[in-house]
Amino acid sequence: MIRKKAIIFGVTGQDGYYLTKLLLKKNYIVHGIKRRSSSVPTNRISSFLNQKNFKIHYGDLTDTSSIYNIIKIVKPDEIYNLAAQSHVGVSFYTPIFTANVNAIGVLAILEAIRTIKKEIKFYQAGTSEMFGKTKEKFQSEKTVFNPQSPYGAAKVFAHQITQNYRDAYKIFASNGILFNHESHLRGDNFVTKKIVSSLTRIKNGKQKKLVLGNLYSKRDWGHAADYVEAIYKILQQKKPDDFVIATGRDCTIKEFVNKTAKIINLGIKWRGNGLNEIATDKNGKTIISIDKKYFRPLEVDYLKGNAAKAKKILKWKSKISLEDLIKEMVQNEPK
Ligand code: NAP
Ligand code: F7E
Repeated sequence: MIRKKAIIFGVTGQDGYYLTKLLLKKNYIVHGIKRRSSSVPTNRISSFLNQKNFKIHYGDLTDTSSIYNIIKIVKPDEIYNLAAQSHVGVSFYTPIFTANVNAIGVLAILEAIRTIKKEIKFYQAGTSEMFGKTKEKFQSEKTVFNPQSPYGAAKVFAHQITQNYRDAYKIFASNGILFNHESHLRGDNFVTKKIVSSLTRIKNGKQKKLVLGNLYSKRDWGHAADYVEAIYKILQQKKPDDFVIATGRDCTIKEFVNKTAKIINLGIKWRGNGLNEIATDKNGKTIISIDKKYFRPLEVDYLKGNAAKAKKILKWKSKISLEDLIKEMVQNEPK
């Protein structure tokens, strides 16, 4: 049997880990791309490094020649582009770098596919941040994009150029529009991981305080292990297409804090408002406060996805509850 070959850009990230695990299980040969600066062997992909079906190449989405060369050498069946400067807040500080990686880097992959082997199937990691400020209660594939950050704007370019290459050159190029998805492998500076790690450390007497930004934005949080299954299914369809991947439930940051505190059995009480809002422990000590440095110049207040199309066509739905996601994150925190 001929084995399928896949290239994963962004293999060292959270989704890179879960997708590699899935593809290796499905007997793929996986070629992962890491940067010179990637922390490899990292705790995320170190378990794959000695597997014969997993190969690592140096590359960078800001270096078009590296993308071209890797695709030319490997000539894969599928390319999954998970690589990005993925932090929305940071994108306000590094907007040009963010656009180079998240927008122009995607175009460079598509151009390489067009010139080297048009039969390669391509997946682009799009995001609910493309919806940005929206009036729609549930966002679907039909919702108009209105991004509120350099990150979101660059991802809109990537989404649309992927559609252009699909239409103009008949390349099998598909977009996922994924809502927030987390796991114990989430980067430390995303809010869920920050909350779970900090509250666990506070409970264990290893940290005094958790400092947050906007407590009232709402997000639709799923588990990354569930979401990479959808990513894989998107490339196994007969036709290229775009799909919203979401749970359909929403939760504020404050509610996420409360759920986490309950799971780790840390009693907290909120008082005050605005920048003066705090949470205290059972002894009245302040353990959570707010700092405006964690607020963004523009905020996306509300995201909740409608994944009906994915349910119908991909036969996909989110399986892991928010409580189970938080429990998995808590269980994997250092004791
Ligand atoms: P992540 O953990 O931050 O991983 C990002 C990956 O991109 C890392 O492997 C990183 O490599 C790589 N990367 C960054 N800059 C690069 C460059 N210049 N050249 C090559 N690789 C580069 O992100 P994730 O949560 O797994 O998300 C995966 C993708 O889905 C991203 O595109 C993200 O924007 C998108 N997305 C994520 C979510 C979510 O909630 N997680 C939702 C929607 C869309 P290093 O190790 O070298 O830094
Ligand atoms: O922020 C608020 C913050 O950075 C969530 C990325 O994977 O999902 C992610 O982007 C919310 C925002 O994720 C802090 O203002 C409050 O409203 O965890 P986050 P994100 O911006 O939603 C999308 C779908 C992606 O595509 C991205 O790649 O939480 N918030 N206090 C905070 N956020 C952070 N990071 N840190 C705080 O202290």
